[in-house]
Amino acid sequence: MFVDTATLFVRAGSGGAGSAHLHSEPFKPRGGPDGGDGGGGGDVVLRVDPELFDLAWLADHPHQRAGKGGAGARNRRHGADGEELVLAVPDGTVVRDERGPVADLVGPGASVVVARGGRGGRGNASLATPRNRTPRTAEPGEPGEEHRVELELRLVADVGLVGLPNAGKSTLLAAMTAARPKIAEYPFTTLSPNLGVAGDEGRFVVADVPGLIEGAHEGRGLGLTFLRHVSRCRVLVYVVDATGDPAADLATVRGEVAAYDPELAGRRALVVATKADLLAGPAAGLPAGGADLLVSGATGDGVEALRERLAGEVAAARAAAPPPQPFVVVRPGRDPFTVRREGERFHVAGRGVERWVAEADLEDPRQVADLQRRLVRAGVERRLAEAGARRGDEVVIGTTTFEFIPEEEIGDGDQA
Ligand SMILES: Nc1nc2c(ncn2[C@@H]2O[C@H](COP(=O)(O)OP(=O)(O)OP(=O)(O)O)[C@@H](O)[C@H]2O)c(=O)[nH]1
Ligand SMILES: [Mg+2]
Repeated sequence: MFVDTATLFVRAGSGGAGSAHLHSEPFKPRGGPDGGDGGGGGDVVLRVDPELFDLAWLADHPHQRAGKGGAGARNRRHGADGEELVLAVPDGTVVRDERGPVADLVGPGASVVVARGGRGGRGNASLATPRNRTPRTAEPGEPGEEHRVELELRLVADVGLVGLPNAGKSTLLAAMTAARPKIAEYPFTTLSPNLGVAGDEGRFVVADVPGLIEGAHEGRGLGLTFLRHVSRCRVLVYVVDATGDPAADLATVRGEVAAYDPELAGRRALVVATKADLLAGPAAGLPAGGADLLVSGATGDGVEALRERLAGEVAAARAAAPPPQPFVVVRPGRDPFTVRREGERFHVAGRGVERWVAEADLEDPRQVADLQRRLVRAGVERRLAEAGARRGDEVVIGTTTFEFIPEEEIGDGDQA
């Protein structure tokens, strides 16, 4: 079964714990802290593998996690970094998570990190400061990110064949390319998209999707969901059966495409009437019902002309717009600190801010002023104000409690 959507629950590795080891040797006085840092947790990465054509494997294996970082150890030994987990996705996979779009992975090797590993905790050797030369504790590792990731495949093809069921789309794909899709005399033979490569020079990729019927936009037949696989196509080919009522069929199909996406309805397009071999004598060779070309997928009549015409259209469309590029939404790193209100008190937690406070000598007014400037620059003051902190409220950072005095008032305070 062709699967073109999947939901994943990804979890990156957590960072390893720092070590709180104190150096010791037999018959020697106890030495200083020598606990090493924990290793970083592994990321979860999605990467395009051109050999892959759908999301079936991932849909069946939705829970994916990367490796944990190893713990730090005595002698300042660093923990091992957790193993990165690389998941293969087909070309054209669109990635979203709870926060919105994440990436559009087009082209072999395009990749994105969907969950970042946690940083390793610092060991007591790294935590030693002039104020605390022998810390007896170390940091735990940071947890890895966890996300719910929605994947949606949008095939990357240059030309998309759309038409009513049984119009002859798959037959045309088989005539133009080496693809061998299933062909049969009943409607809805094609249940999932097929891709083929046409032409030697000026190669282009053709996608054949399941047929549309009137009311597809209301979910009739197989509905419109397969149209997303032609949404990237530079050129659409409306395929109509020349032996039926090509003008009426064309109107139906165009109407459904427009209901799906007006932009797609305005895409560069050709109308091709097929099954020309079935037309009685004189009509053969004449475009039927407003078609640009009359061909026969069965005998191959007109197929070479169609291929040349399409090569030209694709080349023109490529010249007008650059090929699709992968995009990856760059998100800022995780918030360096959090602000939490507890009654009249505000707690600021975060590795960086806690370290600045721990390392500053609060007896030294210059260092206090420096610390304050750093906190303001990092946005701590603004976030406290947003959280409702007012002058005089207590703010706890690490093990130290401060009084909240917004910066504009500090100058006055100094002079007073
Ligand atoms: N004589 C003749 N028969 C054709 C031609 N093209 C398609 N057919 C026949 O029409 C029927 C439908 O062809 P398909 O290519 O499966 O049509 P389709 O548009 O892919 O149909 P769905 O996948 O069901 O949407 C088959 O029996 C084909 O053999 C043609 O040019 N000439
Ligand atoms: Mg078909």
